[in-house]
Amino acid sequence: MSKYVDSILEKLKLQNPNEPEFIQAATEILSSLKIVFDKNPEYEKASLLERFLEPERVIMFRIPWVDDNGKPQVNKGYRVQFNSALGGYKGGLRLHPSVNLSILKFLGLEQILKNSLTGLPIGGGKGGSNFDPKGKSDNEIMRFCQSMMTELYRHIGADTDVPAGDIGVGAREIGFMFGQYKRIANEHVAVLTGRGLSYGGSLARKQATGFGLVYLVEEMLKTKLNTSFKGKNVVVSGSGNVAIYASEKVHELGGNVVALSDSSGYIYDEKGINLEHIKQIKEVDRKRINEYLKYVPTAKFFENGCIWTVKCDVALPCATQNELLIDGAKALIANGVIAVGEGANMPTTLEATDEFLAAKVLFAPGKAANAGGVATSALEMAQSSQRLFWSFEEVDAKLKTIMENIFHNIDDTSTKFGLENNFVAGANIFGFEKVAEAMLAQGVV
Ligand code: NDP
Ligand code: 2IT
Repeated sequence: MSKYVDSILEKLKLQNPNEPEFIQAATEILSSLKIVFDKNPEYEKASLLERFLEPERVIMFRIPWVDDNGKPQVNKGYRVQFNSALGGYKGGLRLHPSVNLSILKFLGLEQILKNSLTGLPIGGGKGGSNFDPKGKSDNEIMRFCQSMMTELYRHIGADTDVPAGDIGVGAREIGFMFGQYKRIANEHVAVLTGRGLSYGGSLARKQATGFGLVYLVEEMLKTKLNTSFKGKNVVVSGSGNVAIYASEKVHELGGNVVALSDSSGYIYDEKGINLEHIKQIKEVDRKRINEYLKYVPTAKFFENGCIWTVKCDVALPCATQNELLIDGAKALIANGVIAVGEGANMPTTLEATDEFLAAKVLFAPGKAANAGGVATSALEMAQSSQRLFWSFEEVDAKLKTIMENIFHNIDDTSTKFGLENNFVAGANIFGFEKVAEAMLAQGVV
């Protein structure tokens, strides 16, 4: 095993002592890459890992805004421009009270490899704020987004860095941010993706992460077990953008989503969750998940339970990092789960991931399984550049092909390196090799 990789990880821990999520993501990636560094001594000579693990640039700034009572408020703003070897920085903005530099560096690091896996020319970045959108009025959200963009606009650009949505950032927030960018920069360009359809957005971007997740897992089920979603019971955590459209595609393919959650608890509906009610509650009313019981009184709400104790064939964690712990993994395995697909970024802890791999549960890691969102963002940029937009069916077909290709690339890579069915390793290695090649070609920068 590569001593170089081990020594870099030790150094990383010493140099970033307060960044547990960043260290967690790096630990997983580096454990997959040892084999690559053993085979490519020129990578070590070029200090490639040291450079790969240090963001090219981190911007931190103040976001002052005025609440509805006239009181000034201040939040922290960040943009991590991690790696531009493959293209301009690309990655979402997250608005959640938990946001800090560690979380954004882990997300940025994952994004580099994810974006590489898409096969499209996009580098890796991530940003956000510790602003909590919950309970804020539309006007407060607008003032916050405008203030955030008033600083961010000078660091981003259609060929430099193109942010998009993530937790807490959907169509409403992208609209407010785009409006402010356009006003300051005086240019109507693809500086954000996930834009509304009336001002440069792409059809199917809203659905893309969830649909893409299900396309990839369907391909994995077909290739490895000669089966499909049809007739399967599925548990999906979260009830935001990714969870809703993953569930919609599962239903379309004949599966049955029986549980969904938010940070207040989870709902269980053995007849299959009615997604029209969920869309009303989450996308329109912005309410809590137990509202579902008002529409479907036979459903159950669990405030303090663990959603992973619900029996299912396929589990799709689509909420947030570290939401699927070892006990959840054990419960899923005991209940006969056959596949796990990560819609969220790093939802499964390192221990839980090892548990799934040891139990031979098919495990599709987030950087591969949720790449459909950013891939479709890149398709949005392509459409904007040519000032011509494709139909829903065209974008959806491209998305499906991209996800199927990602699955086969990570599957073939894991086999090539003697790690058959370890798609964590397959994704890390396949994603990294392209970035490494581009970094080597571009010299010491
Ligand atoms: P949304 O804001 O639309 O939804 C997030 C969901 O997760 C909500 O149900 C939320 O519940 C729940 N959640 C968030 N944080 C926590 C927490 N700390 N504890 C418990 N539940 C939580 O976000 P998205 O659906 O866009 O994102 C979900 C995941 O998918 C994230 O990991 C994101 O990084 C990843 N992702 C998103 C992509 C996209 O295109 N949007 C692309 C690729 C990955 P509540 O409302 O109660 O907070
Ligand atoms: O984690 C992710 O890939 C996203 N939040 C989507 C990023 C994007 O640029 O579309």
